[in-house]
Amino acid sequence: MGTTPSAPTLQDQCVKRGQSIQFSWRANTGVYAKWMKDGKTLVNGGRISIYQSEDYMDFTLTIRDAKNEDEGKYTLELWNSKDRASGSATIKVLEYDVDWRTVNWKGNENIKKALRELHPSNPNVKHLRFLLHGPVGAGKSSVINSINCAFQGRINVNALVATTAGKSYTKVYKTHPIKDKDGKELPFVFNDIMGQENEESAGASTADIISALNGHIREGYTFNPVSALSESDKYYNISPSLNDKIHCLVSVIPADKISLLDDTSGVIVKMRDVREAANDLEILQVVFMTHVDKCCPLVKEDLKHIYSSKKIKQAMEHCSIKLGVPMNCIFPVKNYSEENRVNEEIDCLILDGLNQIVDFANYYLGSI
Ligand SMILES: Nc1nc2c(ncn2[C@@H]2O[C@H](COP(=O)(O)OP(=O)(O)OP(=O)(O)O)[C@@H](O)[C@H]2O)c(=O)[nH]1
Ligand SMILES: [Mg+2]
Repeated sequence: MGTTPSAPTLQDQCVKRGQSIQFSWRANTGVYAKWMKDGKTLVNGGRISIYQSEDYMDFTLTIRDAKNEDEGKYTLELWNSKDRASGSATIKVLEYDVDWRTVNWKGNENIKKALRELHPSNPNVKHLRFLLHGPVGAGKSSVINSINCAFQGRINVNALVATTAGKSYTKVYKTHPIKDKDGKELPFVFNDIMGQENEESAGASTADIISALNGHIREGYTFNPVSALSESDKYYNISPSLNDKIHCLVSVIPADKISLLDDTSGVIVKMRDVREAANDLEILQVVFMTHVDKCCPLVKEDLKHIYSSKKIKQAMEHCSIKLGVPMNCIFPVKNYSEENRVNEEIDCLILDGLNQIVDFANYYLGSI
């Protein structure tokens, strides 16, 4: 035991409940060792096994059947007559022990039936109208496509959706009906717009989005990031009816990017400005949080982990704080992107969110 021990390097780990956690280290010299969790010494027994080789150089800590209580900072402390050294790493458990929101994974047909039979609560309105806004590439157009896929029971050739990242793929203001399997239109429509960008003179302008909320933009208008639609333009509808106005604003945010968008970023500021305008107009606001499969490996593996995943809840909390939308108005969804067949779980999250926003919008219409 004559050499100074070098500091152990341990890797941070994210584990699923029930998995085994293991840290190993081979020292450069014979040393004494102890393992600690959050400053407390660990001992052999129960789910914990501590191994040390006869030459005092190999050390392994194993914890079987990971539980939430195993989260924390683990340290391996080494010492000999020459010196001491230590190294640490953290363990994160990816899931809660119980789902914090419930979903009826077998409820798709009932939701579709209820939505087919829905009547707007105001006789002057033919369709409930939703406006989608959010950053470029967030998945706005994909939300419309996914809802259509869920009703039609097949994947559509997706002309609406971007195939390359960068500038907004959607440039023209358009109303998209949702069609049932037999081609019949459902009683709600989605207005898709150009994505928002951080730079002042790029992406859909806040003024244009507010005009859309008020029903002032006609079909076919091409967004111009540097000049908002003016009243004299042929695409400006001076006297919109209640049917032309937006009944619910849907912010679309990618779950895997929300933590990167800081409070002062152009997109967040623009989205908050639109939200404030919607508030003044008493238009309801909800969030569809997309790309959940890119945010959490557990969810990528199985969408049914959506409400036990800590990463998803954290991303939803970020959305809530950054956009000022309460948690119960945020719906995590996975859009159809690479799939070539419809999938019950993808449909389920989309339909669950749709059902609730249709309910909100219809209640709003009944109250004005
Ligand atoms: N993995 C995954 N990919 C998604 C999801 N939603 C959208 N995408 C992909 O993200 C890319 C952008 O999607 P779009 O729907 O075009 O996004 P957008 O918000 O309409 O974008 P712009 O019109 O350009 O502003 C496409 O390649 C989609 O297939 C999702 O939930 N998961
Ligand atoms: Mg688009």
